[in-house]
Order: sequence, then structure tokens, then C-alpha cells
Amino acid sequence: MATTFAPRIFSGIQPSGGITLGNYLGALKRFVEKQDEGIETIYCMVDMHAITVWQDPETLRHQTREGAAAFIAAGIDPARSILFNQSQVAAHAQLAWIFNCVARMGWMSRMTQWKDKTAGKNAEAASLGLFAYPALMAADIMAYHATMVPVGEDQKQHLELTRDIAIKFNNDYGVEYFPVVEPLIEGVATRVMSLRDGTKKMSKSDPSDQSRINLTDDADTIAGKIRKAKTDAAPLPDTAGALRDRPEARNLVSIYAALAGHTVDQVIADFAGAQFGSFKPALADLAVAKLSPITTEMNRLMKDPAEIDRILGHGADRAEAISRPIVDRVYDITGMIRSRRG
Ligand code: AQP
Repeated sequence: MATTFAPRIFSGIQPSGGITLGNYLGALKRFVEKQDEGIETIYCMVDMHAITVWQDPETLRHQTREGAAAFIAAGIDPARSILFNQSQVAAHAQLAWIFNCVARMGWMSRMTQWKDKTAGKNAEAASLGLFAYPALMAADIMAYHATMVPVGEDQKQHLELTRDIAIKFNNDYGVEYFPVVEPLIEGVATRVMSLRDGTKKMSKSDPSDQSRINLTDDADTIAGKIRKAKTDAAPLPDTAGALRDRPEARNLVSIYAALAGHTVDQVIADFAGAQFGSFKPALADLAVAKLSPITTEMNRLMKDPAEIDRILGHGADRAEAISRPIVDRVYDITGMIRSRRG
């Protein structure tokens, strides 16, 4: 009989920069919705992923706390969801090593994120960690036997790899130990694009701060970035289909829809024929109305970093209690002797 796994959600965000509107709409906002649906939810600041590219230690610490503050300010309740930073729970690194030995070099070298992050650069100089990143991500998920992972569109391929690693592990060892995970890629903003280039993903690490809205931006900064966002000269069309070849316009309309909780069709019905001169201020007002309360709460939480560390530590204890026995069993399955435990 096939093993059944209880529904459990795991997801994370890298503290490799400030949290962007893309991270918020593609991930964080949906993390809150999943928590509020009553499913068991485990959320993580994945600091070990962040150091696959260089991070200044003090900045990393600050961004990890700031990311945690963003989770809480956006509605994650640390009493209901488990909220912690990855490096505090050893199971992630331990299982990642096992998965490094299950995953194949060919699988990893086909990952588009690896190719994108090394494109035009000397791949030989990239860290081994950046190459192995998806195996650590698989370990993050499987250390909890998580069955569902809410992510943005850009993480779809890594989720498929997680499935491949889990299936290969199960086949190699003749067990039904790891679940086959489902990516949850839902909503109208699964891929928020750069404000400067509608063909590029909005990203924390984009060299241009004008390309993104950060959750730490104040109202004037948000309005300024939206005012200067790249667009074309035509007014908004009267059908969503007509946005297909207008990436910048489509991006702004999708952001509006996601923030308002509307469909793209509803936004088009409201703004058909409008020039960007009137649509952009409406979008800026909406973005400020939705994001300012989060920014204000983040700023308040960041005044007490010790309290954030306490919350992360408590979350790590709860995460450890779930992942420890799961990874211990992996050691048994793979033939590692653990005689110290009695
Ligand atoms: N532009 C985006 N639109 C929708 N979802 C997005 N996500 C990221 N960018 C967008 C989703 O946010 C979650 C956390 O992402 P991450 O921190 O693990 O790393 P990332 O996907 O590589 O995000 P960034 O902002 O581009 O970081 P850097 O610049 O450091 O690489 C994921 O669920 C992701 O899908």
C-alpha cells in the first residue's frame, strides 16, 4: 500500500537582499494565505542558500532579521507557523549531503537558475554551493516530509528536481520514504517582472534599485519607482489578450490585479483606454496602501532584534523536533551507524 503523507507546507526566502514586491506577491502573501487555511506551515529564511554568492556577514545577519520581520509584518504568526532561519537546524545540511550523492551532475547542470546566474561570467569561479543549491533546496523540503511548496514560477524547475531526487532516493534504497512534492504556483503574480525591463524577473540582486519595489521602501520611493517604470506609449487595451506582446504593461496590470485581489480581466475592464499617466498613480496609491502597513510594522519589529532572534530560535526548536527523526531515519536507511544515540 502506498505511503500517505499528511499535508504540510514548507517554503523559504533567501536573505540575499531586501524582500521585493516579487517575493511578496509570488511567495510571502501566499504563505500567509496557506497559514490562514489551517494547513501546517513551515517557513524559513534560507541563509545557507544566500551564501552561495558572497554575503557580507553583518549584512546577512541584518537581512535575515529583516526578512523575518517582513514575514511577521505580512501576517505570519510565529505561534501558528514555524518561522526560523535554516542554519539553526542541522538537518538541512545533513540531508543536503545525502542528496548531493543522489542527484546527478547532469541534472544540476541543466538548471536554468544555475545557467542564468553564471551566464556571461566565469562558471569555473562560481561556488560549488551555487551549483548544488537545488539539492539543498530539496533537503529543506524533504527534511520535513513537506507535501506542498508555494513558490513563484522561477522555482518550478527546482521543485521538479526535488521530485526527481526523492524518487531516485526511494528507488535506490527500495523504500517509500520521501513524498512526491507538489509545487503551488498560483495567482496572477507568479512572475513579477523588473520595472526597468518587462522581460527580466524582479530580483533582490538586480544591480538597479529602480528595477524593484522593496518592502522597506517608503511611500514616496514606491510612487517614484512606479512613475519611472518603463512602459510603451499606447493606452491600456480593452482585452487582457492584447497585453501579450506588451511585457511592461502586462507586468503593471498584473501587479495591480495581485495587490487589489482582482483578476487581470477585472483590471482591464476598469482601466480600458486609460493612459499610463492615470494608471500609474492609481497603481502607486494601491501599492502604498497595501505595502505601507507592512513597512511600518517591519520597522517597529526591527527596533527589537533580540525579540526577532528569540522568535527564530523558538521556530528552530520546533523545526528541529520534526526534522531530527526524519533525517535520523535517512541515516539508518543509507547505512550510517549512529551508536551514540543509545
Ligand atoms: N519576481 C518574482 N515574482 C514572483 N515570485 C518571485 N520570487 C522571487 N522573485 C519573484 C519567489 O520568491 C520566493 C523566494 O525567492 P528566493 O529568495 O529564494 O530567491 P529568488 O527566487 O532567486 O529571488 P530573487 O529575489 O531573484 O533573489 P536573488 O536575486 O538573490 O536570486 C520564491 O518562491 C520565488 O519563486
